[in-house]
Amino acid sequence: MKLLVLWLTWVSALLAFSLSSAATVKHVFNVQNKIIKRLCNERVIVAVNGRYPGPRIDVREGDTVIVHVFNKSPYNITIHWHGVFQLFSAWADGPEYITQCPIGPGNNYTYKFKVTHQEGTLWWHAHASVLRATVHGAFIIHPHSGLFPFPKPYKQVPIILGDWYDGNVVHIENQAIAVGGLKVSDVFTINGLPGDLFKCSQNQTFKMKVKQGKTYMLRMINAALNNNLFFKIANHNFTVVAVDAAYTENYVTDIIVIAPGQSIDVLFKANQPKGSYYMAASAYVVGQPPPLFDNTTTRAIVIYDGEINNTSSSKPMMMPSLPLFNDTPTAHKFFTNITSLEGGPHWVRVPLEVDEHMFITLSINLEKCPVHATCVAPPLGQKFSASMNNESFVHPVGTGYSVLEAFVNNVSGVYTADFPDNPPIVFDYTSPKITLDLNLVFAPKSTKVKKLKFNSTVEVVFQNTALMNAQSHPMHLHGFSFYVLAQGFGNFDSTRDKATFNLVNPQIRNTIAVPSGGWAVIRFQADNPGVWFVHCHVDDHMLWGLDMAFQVENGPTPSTSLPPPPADQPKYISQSSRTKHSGTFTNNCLEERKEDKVRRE
Ligand SMILES: *[C@@H]1O[C@H](CO)[C@@H](O)[C@H](O)[C@H]1NC(C)=O
Ligand SMILES: *[C@@H]1O[C@H](CO)[C@@H](O)[C@H](O)[C@H]1NC(C)=O
Ligand SMILES: *[C@@H]1O[C@H](CO)[C@@H](O)[C@H](O)[C@H]1NC(C)=O
Ligand SMILES: *[C@@H]1O[C@H](CO)[C@@H](O)[C@H](O)[C@H]1NC(C)=O
Ligand SMILES: *[C@@H]1O[C@H](CO)[C@@H](O)[C@H](O)[C@H]1NC(C)=O
Ligand SMILES: *[C@@H]1O[C@H](CO)[C@@H](O)[C@H](O)[C@H]1NC(C)=O
Ligand SMILES: *[C@@H]1O[C@H](CO)[C@@H](O)[C@H](O)[C@H]1NC(C)=O
Ligand SMILES: *[C@@H]1O[C@H](CO)[C@@H](O)[C@H](O)[C@H]1NC(C)=O
Ligand SMILES: *[C@@H]1O[C@H](CO)[C@@H](O)[C@H](O)[C@H]1NC(C)=O
Ligand SMILES: *[C@@H]1O[C@H](CO)[C@@H](O)[C@H](O)[C@H]1NC(C)=O
Ligand SMILES: *[C@@H]1O[C@H](CO)[C@@H](O)[C@H](O)[C@H]1NC(C)=O
Ligand SMILES: [Cu+2]
Repeated sequence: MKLLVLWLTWVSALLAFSLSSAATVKHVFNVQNKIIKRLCNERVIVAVNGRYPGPRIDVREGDTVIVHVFNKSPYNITIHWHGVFQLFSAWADGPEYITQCPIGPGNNYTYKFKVTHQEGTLWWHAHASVLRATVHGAFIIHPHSGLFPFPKPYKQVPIILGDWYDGNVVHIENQAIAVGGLKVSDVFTINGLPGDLFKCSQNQTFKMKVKQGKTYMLRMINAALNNNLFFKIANHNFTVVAVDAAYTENYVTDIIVIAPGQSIDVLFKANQPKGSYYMAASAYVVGQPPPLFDNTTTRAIVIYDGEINNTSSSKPMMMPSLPLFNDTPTAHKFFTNITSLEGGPHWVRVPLEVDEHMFITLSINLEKCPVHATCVAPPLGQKFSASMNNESFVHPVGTGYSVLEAFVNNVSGVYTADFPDNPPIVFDYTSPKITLDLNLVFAPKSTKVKKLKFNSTVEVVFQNTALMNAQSHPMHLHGFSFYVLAQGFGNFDSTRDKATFNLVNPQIRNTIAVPSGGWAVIRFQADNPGVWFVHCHVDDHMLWGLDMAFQVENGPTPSTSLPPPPADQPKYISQSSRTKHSGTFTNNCLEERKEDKVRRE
């Protein structure tokens, strides 16, 4: 009898566990202007729930996430769940005019999606204008079982690296756009704080308390708009255990290199004599010549237990020595040495058969300065532009539709599905001789996507070019993670470089920093119908047009098809003046739609 009772208790405990095991995690995001003080100045930022960085979201793999976003800011906004696969939920992905029209001021929208087949550190950020500068936060997917493929760390601490613009970032961006130039940040931040090297910032320094002998996991995110960053902690090593929410083989290093959009989970052991140690980050910049950049160093403090207010402690705080801003060998070693954890949680072997081969050039370009305007992009007083395969992407603003709505509803005139598989002109892509070749540097503007059959395997060679400036572009793919098969410098040579493909345990990422003056090869399985944005995660480059999208068709069954847009979204009845087939749409892409909706409700 006793045994039975025990057994029943055990079973009900198990039941309780399994019932609670797929939870629904709900959040309310109030997006609103807020005044905060940085570098002695009060500045207006847009923030979620009054917080910068924004609130952290914690889920377990398998959970459903519901986020009610209320836009109380003066700007259009959307939220993107960076790196979340959005399996069969493309409507919740978020990039403005790609999967939805923006949420206008005063409007609201509910993002609902399930988080499956992945765990680790990701993040969320605004995907409209430059608002992600301050509208971002950590999105942490805990293992469903509670178990990591390594001993559980004593504590897990998000470290969000960012860049700060001393002004209203939207105004700064609008000014930059007006003259065709770029914006440069004033300082970097660690968890929103610049650190003690700047005026009025002595008490704006992130502090992390540690206990000697314990192991900590830093869940690191580079949320900076425009900068690759080096990161170190004085006298401590790191063990990298995951990148972009995919586990890696343990990789021991004393330096982290992180491109905009990337995330990294690292362990570090507080194994040094008691004291205080700085953690610090500074820019990794490439380009010949290097573009204007923010050369400041942000820092925070790791404080061992008992050292706070220890007046008898005479030890000076240790400062790590960061590499020179252009230390490409250090960056390349870090970026290429990491491998995925073969056979680890959610790990899937690289598909060997490829259905679609693409070769895509990534370029900075020029665009003609509008008449009567004064532009600053060197050398001709034009505007900066950027392209993929010489197509400079334009968001379909003003058409009334996002690309996904147009795709699902068969609306013409929003985009075309003829993004080229290869560059239109073959040239010596990385030769400094072509940098200012006026025959090559102007790219046409267009809104083009590449159509993919459901579950096809796609391989893309990203080839940087030296046009304008040989830069490193952190290329981000929405909706999928991809295998990074190889990376190198110069022009990709298929016969030579195929031999270096890692088909065994390549890194699995959602953002790849394509080497400056070089290339990277990625492969992914297009098993998720929808429209998936592909873009450089350097914000300036994205806004200049270094973007395209994959349009993935439905699979053969309902369970392999994209469900219709969620029923609770605002609806719109079509106007006869537009070419389209069906009339239900999911947001307000045009002012007239908004008025329309108000009139009907
Ligand atoms: C959210 O927006 C809908 C219309 O899209 C509106 O009916 C509703 O009142 C709004 N909710 C709040 C709390 O503002
Ligand atoms: C931080 O420093 C500023 C002056 O730089 C001071 O006004 C403020 O009170 C300080 N805040 C805290 C919490 O110490
Ligand atoms: C860091 O790692 C290097 C190389 O593995 C090693 O030589 C060094 O002693 C380590 N330092 C610490 C503080 O663990
Ligand atoms: C950073 O750049 C500025 C000019 O933009 C220069 O005056 C300053 O010396 C530089 N600082 C460092 C540490 O290189
Ligand atoms: C350190 O000193 C400050 C100011 O005296 C005090 O507010 C704080 O609580 C102290 N911290 C610890 C950990 O004792
Ligand atoms: C304070 O620092 C001194 C000198 O480094 C050290 O001997 C002492 O143990 C520290 N006190 C505490 C409470 O950790
Ligand atoms: C690590 O990087 C170094 C320097 O780039 C390179 O020589 C070495 O082959 C790399 N090792 C692995 C395992 O990728
Ligand atoms: C989509 O529209 C095109 C013309 O724009 C038409 O030829 C085609 O049949 C339509 N397809 C569907 C599925 O409605
Ligand atoms: C891009 O297209 C424009 C317009 O067709 C052309 O003038 C230019 O040479 C092309 N550049 C490249 C790099 O393909
Ligand atoms: C996609 O294709 C792979 C083989 O390449 C197969 O293992 C997998 O089951 C397919 N997925 C779907 C959803 O059809
Ligand atoms: C905001 O969104 C509306 C509807 O999509 C659009 O008409 C308007 O141009 C957008 N405003 C800005 C400043 O982007
Ligand atoms: Cu870029």
